[in-house]
Amino acid sequence: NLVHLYRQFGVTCRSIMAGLQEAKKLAAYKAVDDHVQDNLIVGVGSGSTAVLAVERMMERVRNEHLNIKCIPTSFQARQLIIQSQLPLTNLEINPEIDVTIDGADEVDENLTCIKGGGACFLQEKIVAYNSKKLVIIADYTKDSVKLGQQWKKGIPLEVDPMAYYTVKTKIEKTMGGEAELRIGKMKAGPVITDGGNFILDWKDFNPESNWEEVNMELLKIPGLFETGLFVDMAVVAYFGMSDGTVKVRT
Ligand code: ABF
Repeated sequence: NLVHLYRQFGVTCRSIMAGLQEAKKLAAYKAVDDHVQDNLIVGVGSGSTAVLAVERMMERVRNEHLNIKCIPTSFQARQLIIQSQLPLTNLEINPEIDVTIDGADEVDENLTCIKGGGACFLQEKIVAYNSKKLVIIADYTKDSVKLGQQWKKGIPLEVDPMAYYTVKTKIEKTMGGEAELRIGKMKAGPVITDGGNFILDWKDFNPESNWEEVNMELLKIPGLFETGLFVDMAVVAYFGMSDGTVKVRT
């Protein structure tokens, strides 16, 4: 009957979510164990998978007395570093980051990532760019061949609020697809980034695009500050799989 079906559906959803959480944890823990050593400057990502990486770093600092300093990729990541009592630093004091561990919304066969579902990609890209290596951590739902296969919310673009409409129309006219202004979950208006900007999510892009060229094309548009396309930045990606293993792609 309907009640039983509804209950069964709920159980299935919860077990899938529990599986995803466990998959994220496997990827995060293995990435931290493989790449975070003593006396390193570590970029700390944003999002739920990065939270698990911080959890593992905390454990290892406590058990192994690791001496690391952390640089945040968002206000949220900064709060997490402070709450985790991990040493906090910044790019003025430590402009060379040894390793950044961060999540992603989707990773293609060439390790090109869509990032920014969480609206933090401007700082994430600054920190990733200034890192000797970017380690991506994610569950198996982010592991793709072509961008857009699994992530359907588009490529995030950080834009100046006064220019969001001109940037939107320029992209739709010259590059196709639809660039949608990101509205908050409470429908109270546009999402505002840590930098005080708006976000356009560019959907229905051509999955066969040359992402290096697309990224350069987008960044030419005045008022568009940064894209959620991370091209040739990640050196390795760790995917937690549903069978309890971790798939590592380089
Ligand atoms: C950050 O966290 C963002 O670049 C990305 O959109 C998001 C992924 O979140 P989660 O790890 O919760 O899937 O990396």
